[in-house]
Amino acid sequence: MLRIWGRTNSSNVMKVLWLCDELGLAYERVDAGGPFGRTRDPDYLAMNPNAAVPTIQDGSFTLWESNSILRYLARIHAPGRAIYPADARRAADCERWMDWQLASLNPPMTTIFWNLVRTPEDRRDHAAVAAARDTAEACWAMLEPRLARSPFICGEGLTLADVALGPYVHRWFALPIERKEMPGLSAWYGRLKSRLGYARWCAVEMT
Ligand SMILES: N[C@@H](CCC(=O)N[C@@H](CS)C(=O)NCC(=O)O)C(=O)O
Repeated sequence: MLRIWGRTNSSNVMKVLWLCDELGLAYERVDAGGPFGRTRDPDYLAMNPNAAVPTIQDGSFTLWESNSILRYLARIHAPGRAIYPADARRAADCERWMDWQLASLNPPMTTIFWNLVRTPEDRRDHAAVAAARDTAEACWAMLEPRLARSPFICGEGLTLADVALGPYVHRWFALPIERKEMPGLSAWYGRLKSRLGYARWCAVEMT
């Protein structure tokens, strides 16, 4: 059976768990990372030298990097389905937002989240939060025109682009920060929340 290593309050683990629900996949999950430790144990490092979560084991195959895991699971369990389109240009459109999530959106969102959720109040870096908020807002604004004209990032249906970005839009709306009105983004967030897997794994209390 598919095994997923990772604590459920990790955004990168959330994506994988949500996708499993979307695809109806059975799996076994093992807590690792953060307070659960394990990631620096030699057997874990042999699977994932980054000492990070998530990691999956599918039979004899081991994989880390959350967005690569999403692509792998969709290829194996939903070949040709709209969630990860077969058409090269549609696939590239979807993958570009996944890459952008890791490269552009993740750094400012991490700064805001870690300061406001995982750092004691007297040790928060408010200047860093303010700068990161501006950067993150500019990122979300790039998605707004798309979401104003279509229900999901790549068009009419949910794709891996939505799955990769989903955990972060919840944080964007749940964190105690100022936010510019973005009706397309809010409507998309509402649509994601109506999906059981998203509500179960991603739209949860931030810890
Ligand atoms: N680019 C990696 C990042 C993995 C990562 O940094 N995961 C965080 C949790 S979101 C982690 O493992 N932190 C250390 C820990 O939980 O012990 C991915 O997308 O999988």
